[in-house]
Amino acid sequence: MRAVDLSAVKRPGRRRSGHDELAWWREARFGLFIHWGLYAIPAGVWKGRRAPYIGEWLMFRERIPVDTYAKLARRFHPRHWDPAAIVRLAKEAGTGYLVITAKHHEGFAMFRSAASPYNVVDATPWHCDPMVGLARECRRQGIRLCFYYSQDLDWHHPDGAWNDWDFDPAKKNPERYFREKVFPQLTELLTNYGPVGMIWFDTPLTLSAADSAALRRHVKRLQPNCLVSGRIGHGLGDYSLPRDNFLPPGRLNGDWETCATLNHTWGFKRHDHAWKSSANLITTLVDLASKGSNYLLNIGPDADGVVPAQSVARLRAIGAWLRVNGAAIRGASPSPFGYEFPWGRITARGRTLYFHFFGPPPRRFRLHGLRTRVRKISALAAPRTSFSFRQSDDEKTGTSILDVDFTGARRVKPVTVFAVELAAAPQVEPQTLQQPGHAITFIGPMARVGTDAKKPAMRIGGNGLSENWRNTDDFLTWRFTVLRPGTYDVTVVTTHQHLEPWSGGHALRLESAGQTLRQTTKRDVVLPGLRSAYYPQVGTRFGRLKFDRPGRYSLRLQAERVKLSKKNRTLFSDGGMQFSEIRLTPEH
Ligand code: JFZ
Repeated sequence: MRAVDLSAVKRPGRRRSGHDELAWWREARFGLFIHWGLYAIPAGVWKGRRAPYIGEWLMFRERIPVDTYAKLARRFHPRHWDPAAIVRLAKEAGTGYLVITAKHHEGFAMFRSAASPYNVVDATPWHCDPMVGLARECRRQGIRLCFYYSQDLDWHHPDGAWNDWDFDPAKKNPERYFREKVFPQLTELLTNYGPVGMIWFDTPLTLSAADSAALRRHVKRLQPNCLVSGRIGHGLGDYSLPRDNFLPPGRLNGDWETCATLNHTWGFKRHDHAWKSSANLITTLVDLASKGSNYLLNIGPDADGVVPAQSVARLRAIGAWLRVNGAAIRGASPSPFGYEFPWGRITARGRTLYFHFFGPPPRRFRLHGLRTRVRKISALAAPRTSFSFRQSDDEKTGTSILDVDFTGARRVKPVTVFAVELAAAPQVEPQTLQQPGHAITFIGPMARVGTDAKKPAMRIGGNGLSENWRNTDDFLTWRFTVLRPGTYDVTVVTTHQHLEPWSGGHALRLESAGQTLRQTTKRDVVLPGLRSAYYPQVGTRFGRLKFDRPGRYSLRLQAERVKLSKKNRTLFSDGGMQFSEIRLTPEH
């Protein structure tokens, strides 16, 4: 079985019945995720010991019997839960929608449910349905209310997936689970709380395509405009989701959303203090917007309903930055360039490009490949500013060059944004192109997949990484332009599959400009930067390539041996090589 990208829709960006249900979601670009359930009570500590892994998976990791775990409900009485404050925080952060866990894998319904007594009204001394107040506040404050629902993993119900410590897997009846719990609860969520923006389904590990299709029909029958996330399974979502905390190597096709944590857990853990900086979070928001992805950023309220102060501070910092620079994010389109820049990112809106600088804007700035005439360049934070610029063509390759003088520009931390107004919609060099600073980056989405066999088995997944690269027939090729001749260090970057450690040992052959380099992937360097935080970008040094003159070239990468993982392939991992990118940097 080939590992599937669990969450990539097969029809990216497909419109249904002419009405674009995704319009509000694309406009928002940024959402607030809320993981709140019984797991907030133990908060990552069980039997006096700090439990590893994400907080909401405690019952699974500690194999806590249902009878023991269910007793937590008797202690759930969140005195400080304040839906108005939660929704106000979502607005202050600049989000346009919020997704709250209505039922996570623990099986506990955080809403009134006639379908299961294991719910927040009937099973706790609080006897309150938090979704009523939340729905009211979302309507009042203008935030889309969405529900996360775990439609497959349920460690409480005897027929739910993945509790094999209380229940015999051979005796599970998934159809009964769907009939008794999932469909009735979805009906409750889509009937009792007014308009719902989305059902954020999750982790469809045992569902059939028919199951996913039935779920989709059920949602759309109750609320036709309610979106479903890519994790409904079998490509039947309205948009795609990569792995958690995942940043793609370049612009993605279709509609994507990366969900991410503020520390390292979704559900509250009292000992997880690994808070990301506001600068990191804002830079990540920009990175994802530049690649066409939404950012769904999580908070985990504690058992009293209190949002950790560190979470509040960070969300407010993002909101403050968005109040000045939101035009470059909300409703913005991805960069017309398919790849990242070492200095920052680009987003677009109509005839305006937004240049996002992650560091101090340079006085002298140059960009290769923008073919459209520029009319004006100003600071987004100071629209009356104007910066001089000049456009020309490189005489050897014809590449368009934009030079800008940012003298006097004021830095806005952590990201300074400039509006570049164009005379028409942006047109850029479509191929891989050497940028000033002279590095050249080759990413999967800009490659052509080829093969020496009848048809390739490997492909570039929707998330921009290779999938199913397990043979020596398939290869990737790029056409690219070199403006500055010279010798370049070559680094091939691979990363690990989800929930798998990185593995090297793949013998690769790289050919370009009449030269051939061979190397076996190994951990020579881990590239710094956002993407390495959760999925280390492991670089193997391949040697050098020499380009004698400016011009157009091609590059080909093929395996001569793929070291297949000994473990069986899983739903998350195809056991092959996970290619990320190739980098050419001027030799030191
Ligand atoms: C799932 C949950 O298991 C987790 O507790 C949390 O709610 C997260 C947002 O979603 O975790 C996943 C699900 C799918 C993938 C990775 C993590 N995936 O497809 O790689």
